[in-house]
This record gives sequence, structure tokens and C-alpha cells, in this order.
Amino acid sequence: MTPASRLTALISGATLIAAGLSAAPAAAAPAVPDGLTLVTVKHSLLGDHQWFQQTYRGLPVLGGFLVKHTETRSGAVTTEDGRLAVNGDVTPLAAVGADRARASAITRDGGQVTRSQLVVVPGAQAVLAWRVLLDTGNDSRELLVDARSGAVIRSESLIKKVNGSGKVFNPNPVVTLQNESLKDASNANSAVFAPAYSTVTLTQLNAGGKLKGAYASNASASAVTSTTNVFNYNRSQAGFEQVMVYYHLTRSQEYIQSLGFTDVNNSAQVYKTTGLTDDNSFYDPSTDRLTFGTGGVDDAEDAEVIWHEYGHAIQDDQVPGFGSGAQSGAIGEGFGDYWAYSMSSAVSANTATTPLACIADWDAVSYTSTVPHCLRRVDGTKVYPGDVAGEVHDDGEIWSRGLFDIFNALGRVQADRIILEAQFSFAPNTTFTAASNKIVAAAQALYGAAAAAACTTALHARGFI
Ligand SMILES: [Ca+2]
Ligand SMILES: [Ca+2]
Ligand SMILES: [Ca+2]
Ligand SMILES: [Zn+2]
Repeated sequence: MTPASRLTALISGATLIAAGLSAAPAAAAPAVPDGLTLVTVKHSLLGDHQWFQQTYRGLPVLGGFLVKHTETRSGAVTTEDGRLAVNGDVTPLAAVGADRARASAITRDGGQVTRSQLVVVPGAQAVLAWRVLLDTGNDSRELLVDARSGAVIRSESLIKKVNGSGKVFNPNPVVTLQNESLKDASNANSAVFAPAYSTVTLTQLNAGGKLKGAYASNASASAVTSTTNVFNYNRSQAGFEQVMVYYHLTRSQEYIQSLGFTDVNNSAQVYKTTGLTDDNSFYDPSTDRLTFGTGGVDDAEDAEVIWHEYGHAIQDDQVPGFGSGAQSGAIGEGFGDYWAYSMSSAVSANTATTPLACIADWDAVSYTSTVPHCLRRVDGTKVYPGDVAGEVHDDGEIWSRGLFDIFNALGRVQADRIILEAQFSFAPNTTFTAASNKIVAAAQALYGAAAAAACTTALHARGFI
């Protein structure tokens, strides 16, 4: 680029201040210097504050501003110049129309357009872009769409995220305390539980003091609130389960994103910890909502139950209507248990007292008499087809053992990347064999022949392939 072709919208601050000062007396309308548009005038105790939007060839320059403060008493004027350099030849004519830009934005993030305008994005090579605002239902997003190509340059949430804190079990008190003798005692808190509570950071919260954030949204009755975003409850208080689910869903989604996936249930998962007194929890695909029952130990006091249910939400997001057949239903239950196993592996010791393969160690104390107390295990010995019982949770143990073996052959990160990647290709009514072949193919594509062979070995051992 030749120096002569470089353009800049910046004029000197001295010129501008001079223009402002040379304007009419205070009572008259404020002067509007060239390249700036008056946005608003605010009146404070000590003076007036004129805010200007920087413009370039008549278009707003994103983020560029200038403010002029006039002290009422002395008449002194100070200026803060927040204008930004606009370099390069920005032609203020859009090749891409507003309709196409809006369509690009909706394709990227969904939702409905609330506003669109042509802007200049400043920088070393300034760009003409459409600024499109979207309401996606659980977020408000600002997208910049290149006005030459129609490509989305940037997408950001306009909702301020805050961190809070709260007390949780992580994953559950049986594992943390290495104590298989714990009792629910009708939801009573007691000293024995004290060392089982962890104080954690609640990330991704929307401003507003509720347990609503980027990846989890509390829809429980009498939902707890905190103006300071501190959510400390014990297990006898209804707020405790609400915090448990918020935290463990959010951690799950943050882990998924750390694997590189940006489109695996990447939205605020709605959940309820109230209204169901059964000893059961479920994901409802018709409402995209998780409900946690309070029978026996409150289900949401055990993170492994929360993660199991999130597994259903993950698969339903990846494959609309997933789990419509007997085997795909079992794959759904098996994956939920496996997801609980994988998530728990990051926070659980694998001991003789509480083997990592034991799922829902705490919830299960209410309905099992042998130790360790397990809702199910992921290290069973059942094989397809001889051990198929025709019940999705039971048959899910065949699937979860296959995933367990992949995890232990390849490690957590590779196993989870392979399994999540493969699930995008599962049919809603997939079979053990078809799903196994997708996993082997994903392993081959992501990590090569040795990883594919490890998956084949694990799934062959279960009789699937
Ligand atoms: Ca409770
Ligand atoms: Ca329960
Ligand atoms: Ca466990
Ligand atoms: Zn389930």
C-alpha cells in the first residue's frame, strides 16, 4: 500500500477543541465538529457532557467516541478523545445487502434480528461491516458481517458475564468422604457432611443475581437469588440442589469447549430441582429441560446424576430425536453413565472404597444395600447380544463398558473427543454396531490407526463389531 492511499479519519484534537470552543455561547446548541455525530448530552451536578460518535464518510466507526466535558461554574472544557484510526480504503458502499447480512447472522447464532446498521470497523485495515444485533432467547449478541463478502467477522455476547461463588458436593459426599455408610436422614444436614462441601466459583453467570448463565438456567420453583452472587446453602436447603446443577452443568460445558467443540449443547440448559418427588430424574426433549427428583437422596445432590442427565441433553442436541430405538435408547443411557464417569474422573479418587466405575455413589445409598453403593457401573462384563435384557438402562451398561475401555486405552481427552465427534453422525435410531463403526471412523480421522484399533478392540470385546 502506498502512503498516499492511506486514509485516516483522525483530525487533530487541537483542531477539534478549537472548533468546539469557537461555537456560540453556552445557551446555544452545541457545535458538532466534522466527522462526529452528537449522541447525547448528559447533565451532572458540575457540568454538561457531550458524547459524540466518531464517523467516517458518514458511517459510525465502531468503538470510536469523543466526549467534551463543560464545567458549569468555570466554563472550562476538557475533551477525551477516543477516536480510532481508520486505515485503508473503506468504500462506504456495501456489496452485501442488509437482508443477506441478517441471514448470515441468523445462520451463525440463530434467534431474531433486533437491529442492523452499516459501520466502519477501525484498525490497521479498516473494514465496512454490518453490525447485526440478535436476540437468541437466552442471549443478546452483536455480530459483525463483512459487507463485501457476507462472512461473519465476529460474534460476541452483549450480556455481561459475572462470577459468583457457592457451595457444592464434588462429585458427592460418599466419594469425597470415602464413606459408604452415609445416610440421607431425610435430607438433614449434619456435621459429618461438613468436609464434603467445596466452595467453588460459579462462572458464566448473567448479571442479575440469579442462577442463570451461558450454559445453565435455573427454572426451579422459588429460585434462589443473591445480589452479591454468593450462593451458600447446605443440603437441607432447597437452594443447594439449584447451585449443584448450575455448577456441574456449567463445568461440563466448559470442559466440552476445552476439547474444541463449540456446538455441543452450547446454550443455557434449563433445569428444575423442584416439583418431582419421585426418586428419578429426566431430560425432556420436548421442552429441552432437565428435571431432578427428590426421592431418597435428592438426585441433584449427586453430581454424577446431574452429568448422566446432561448426557441425554448433549445427545439430543447433537442428533435431534436421538434415542428412538431400543439400542439407541441403551446407547443414550450408557453414554450418560459414561459422561458421569468421565466428568467424575477429574474430581474423584479411584479407590477400593469408591471405584470410579461406580456411578451415583451417593444417590444409590437410598436404594442399594451392598457396598459400594452404585446406581450402575461402567466396568461390567456384559456382552452383546447374549446379555441384552431389553431394558435401556441395563443394556446401556454394555455400551458404557465399551466407552470405559476406550477411555482407559486412550485417556480422557482423546476418548471424549472421539466419542463426541462420532455422536454427530449417529442416526436417531442407531444400533450398537452402526454407532461402534462411527466411533472407529472418528478415531481414525482424529488420531489415526492406533486409536482406531484401540476403539475396535474395546467395541469388539462387547460384541458390537
Ligand atoms: Ca437436599
Ligand atoms: Ca434420589
Ligand atoms: Ca462415582
Ligand atoms: Zn438416563
